[in-house]
Amino acid sequence: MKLLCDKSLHELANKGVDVPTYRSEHHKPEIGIVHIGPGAFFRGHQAWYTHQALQSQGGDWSICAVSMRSTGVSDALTPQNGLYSLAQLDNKNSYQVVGSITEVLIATQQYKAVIERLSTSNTKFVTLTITEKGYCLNNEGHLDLTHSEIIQDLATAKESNSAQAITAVGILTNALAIRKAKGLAPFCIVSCDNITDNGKKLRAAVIQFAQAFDNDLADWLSKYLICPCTMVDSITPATDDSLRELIEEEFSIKDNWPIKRESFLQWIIEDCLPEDRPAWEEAGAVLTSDVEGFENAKLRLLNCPHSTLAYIGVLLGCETVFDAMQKPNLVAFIEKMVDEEIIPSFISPKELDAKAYSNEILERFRNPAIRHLLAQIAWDGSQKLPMRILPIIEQNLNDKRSIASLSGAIVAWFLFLRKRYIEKEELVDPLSDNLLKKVSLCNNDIEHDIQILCSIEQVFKPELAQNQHFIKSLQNKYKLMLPLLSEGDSTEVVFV
Ligand code: CS2
Repeated sequence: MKLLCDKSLHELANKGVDVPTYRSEHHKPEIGIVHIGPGAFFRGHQAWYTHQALQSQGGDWSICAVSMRSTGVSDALTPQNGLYSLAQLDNKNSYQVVGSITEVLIATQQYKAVIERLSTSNTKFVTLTITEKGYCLNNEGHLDLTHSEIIQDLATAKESNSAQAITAVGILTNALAIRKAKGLAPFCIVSCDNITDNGKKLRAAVIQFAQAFDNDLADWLSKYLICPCTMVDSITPATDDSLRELIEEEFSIKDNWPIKRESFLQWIIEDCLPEDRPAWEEAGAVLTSDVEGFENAKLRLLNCPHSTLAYIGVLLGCETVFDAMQKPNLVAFIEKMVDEEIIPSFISPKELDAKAYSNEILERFRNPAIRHLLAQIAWDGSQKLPMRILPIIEQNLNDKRSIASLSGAIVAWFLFLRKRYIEKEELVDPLSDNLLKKVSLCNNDIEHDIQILCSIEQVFKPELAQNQHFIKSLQNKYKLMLPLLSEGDSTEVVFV
C-alpha cells in the first residue's frame, strides 16, 4: 500500500479526502513556528489550528517539529514529508490530512539544526507540549535549580551558548542568546501544557536560567520576551494499530502515525500575541485577558476528575475512561466531588456555567469511540496532582470547605502506587524510584502509611503535609479504600 506523502495528496483529493491546499510536492510555506514535543496532543490540537489557519489565510507558518530525545515521530513522519491523517471520532467520524508540519528534527541528534531553526528571523513562534515534568519546576512553580538536568545545562551554558542543552528551558535560552547576539527579536513562546499560569512560569524559568550565566541576556528577556498563558483542551488518546487499520480502510493509503481525537477542541490564549501571527482565531482559538478563569475551570473540572477516574478505575480493574464511566458509584463519587468541593473552589469566567461545563465534560468521558487508557492518564502523578488536585485542597482548607472526596483522589493515587509496587508493574513517573521506595515501606497501618504518603516532599509542600485536618481526612479515606488494593471491584462502600 502506498505511503501518505506529498505525492499522494492529489490522488487523495480526487477521492474527496480533505487535504492541505497550501502545499504540494514542489511548494511548502516557509517555517515560522518551531514546536517542541510533537506528541499526539500537539498534532491533534495546535498543529490542527495552524493547518486550518494555513488553509484559510495562508502565510509562512509551517511548523518544524522538534522531539527532545525520541526518534519515533521523525522516523514516522519524515518519509511522509511531515503529513499525517487525523481521525475525529465521535457520534459521526470525520477524517482529514493535516499538513502544517513540514520538518521534524531530534534535539539530541540534530542539535545544531534545531538551534539554527530557532535563531532564524523567520521563526517567530515556539510552541511547547513537553508535559508537566518537561519544565523542571519545583513544587513552588519556580525553575528547580537542584534538578540534575538544569544543573548540567547551566554548566554547559556557562561554557558557551552553543554547547548542547538537554532541557527545553536550556535550549530556548541558548537560542534566545544567539538571537540577541544577531540583533533579532525574541520569538514568542506559547506553552500548551496543563500547568497553571503556564506562560508566566515558563517565562520566569527562562529568565531565571539566563540570570545564572548572563545578566544582560536576562534583562533583555525581561524587556522583550512574550509568553502568553493558555488553556488547551481536546481528549487525544495514544495512537494504536486499530487506528492505522482504520485509516488504511478509509484512505487506501498507509500512514505510519495517524492521530485520533474527539471532536471537542478548545484553545484559549492570553491576548498578548504579536500582530504578525497565524490566523489561529479563524480556526476557533479564543484570545482573552482572563485565561486564568478558563485554566482553573479546565484543570479542576476535567483534569482533576480524569486523574481521579484513572487511579480509582485502575484499582477497580477498568481499562478505559469509558469503562470507568460505566461504574455508577464511581460516577456518583466524581459528581459529589465536583458539586461540593471543586465548583465552589474557583471563580468561573463569566461566559462559563461551571455545572453545565462539568456535565459536558462527563458526557465527553462517555464517548464510546474514544478508547482512552486510564493507565496513560495515570502517568506522572507526582507532576499532575500538584497542578490538578492539591491547589483545590489548599483552597478548600483555607476556605474551611470539605476536602473528603479530593482526599479520596489522593489516597487512590497512593493505592495505585502500592498496586504498581506489589504487582511489579512499571510506574511511569519521573520520581518512580523514590515513589516505589516509599510505598515499599507500607504495612497497612493507617497512621504509618499516611505518614509515608505525606513524606513525599516533591509533591506535598510542608505546610500541607503537616496539616492535621488534611492528614485526618487522608486517614479516613485510606481506611475505607484500602480493601481496593486486595479485593479490586468486589467491595461496595469504598469511596463515598
Ligand atoms: C489527561 C489529559 O493524560 C492526561 O493527564 O488528563 O491529557 C487530558 O486528556 C487533556 O488535558 C484533555 O484536554
